[in-house]
Amino acid sequence: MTGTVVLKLGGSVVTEKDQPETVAGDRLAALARAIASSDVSDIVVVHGGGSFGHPHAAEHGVSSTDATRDPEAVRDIAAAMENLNSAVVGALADAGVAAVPVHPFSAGYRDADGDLELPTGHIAAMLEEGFVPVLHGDVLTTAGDGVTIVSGDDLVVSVTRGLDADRVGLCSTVPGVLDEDGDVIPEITAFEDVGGALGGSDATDVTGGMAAKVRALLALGSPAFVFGPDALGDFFAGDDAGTRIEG
Ligand code: IP8
Repeated sequence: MTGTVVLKLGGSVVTEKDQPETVAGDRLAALARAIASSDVSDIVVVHGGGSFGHPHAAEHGVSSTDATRDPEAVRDIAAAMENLNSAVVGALADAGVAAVPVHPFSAGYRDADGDLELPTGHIAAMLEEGFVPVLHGDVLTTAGDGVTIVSGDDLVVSVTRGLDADRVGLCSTVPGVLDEDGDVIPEITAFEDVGGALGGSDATDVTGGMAAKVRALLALGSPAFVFGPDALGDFFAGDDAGTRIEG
């Protein structure tokens, strides 16, 4: 498939979310193999914080809305995310993917209106040169406030718009967005249709869980899919996977 795909690997997929700083090695290796065998020409990977970023952010009282000016807190959260990013890039490299790390703290900021400013020219250039950029939820300088957290989902929105990507995938531990009965909702076109069914996240999550993801994806111009790790192949093949979200 030609075109540009932005794929988020959820923090609870790439880490054991209830074990501090533990990579989900087997799951990550299987995902890396699926990415390596896809025939999509341009792939940007974004991963979440899982049991690396979130516990450190919570410990320092930092979230997407609660800021810090403590440089030690910033270094601590950034280092945890760099460690996880190295593990994700390493697993992709082992599978033969031309993965390279991109640290959003070094590339962007939130402006005084709270808007995420993330240039994507360098990401487009990496794709052009045959690389697979791997970004991650991170700390982010926030004008007038210090530093807050930027979620992988917000990065997905920014990168998708900046690159005018064709398709967005959120690979999560659940097989899609679930309704009150635990069944996958096949399609979401407006938040009001499903708002009541979306609970919070079960482990420490400083950036908002499934409801925030759906809101962010509805605001995109491109079709987005939320699916479980088993459906990654379908997603890359251009088939419907899990829940299709398009506002
Ligand atoms: O798991 C959050 O990213 P997310 C990253 O995509 C940190 O919400 C640093 C907690």
